Amino acid sequence: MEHTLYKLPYSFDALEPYIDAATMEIHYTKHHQAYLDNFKKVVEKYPELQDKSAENILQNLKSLNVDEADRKALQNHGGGFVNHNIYWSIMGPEKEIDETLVNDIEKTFDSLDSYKELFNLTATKQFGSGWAWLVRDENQELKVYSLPNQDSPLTLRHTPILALDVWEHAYYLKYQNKRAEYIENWWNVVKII
Ligand code: MN3
Repeated sequence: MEHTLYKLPYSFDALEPYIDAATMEIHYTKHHQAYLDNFKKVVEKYPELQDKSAENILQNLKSLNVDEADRKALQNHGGGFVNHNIYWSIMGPEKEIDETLVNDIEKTFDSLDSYKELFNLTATKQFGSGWAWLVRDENQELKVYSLPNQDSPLTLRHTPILALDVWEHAYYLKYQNKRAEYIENWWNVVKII
């Protein structure tokens, strides 16, 4: 199975001024690429992983017959590979409103504003590196939470919908220590809400 970076349908400067071109380029060509390269190095060691998607590997992470250091490496680098694919795909210069999702968010979180407030608070409070997520859980219910490092909701058997990278490499060049400002501005380039 060939694993490839999500192909950006927009240019590195398409999300300016909210996400700057330099951050986009380094994040995509260096950070994301490194997660993919390191993920592939572990996968290559195990013939039984050759035909599995990265998503499948993360979903079954706990039961894979691999040594513990490699399980951790798959969690970190496989998570980094898949999480960034989601992050690039849910951003863009144009909105693509999903009415069903909007209705579901309003039903679950009372309003779009209270949903965003919860999401922003969750992302702001994630201590250290990690991601904020909107997911559907095993009962198809919408949930907002954060996970540390590159941990994936797939490993919890949840389906990711929205992903916000709050590692410093995602915002430091433009925002330095102002994570809350990055989060607030990020909504301008989220396609789906
Ligand atoms: Mn990142």
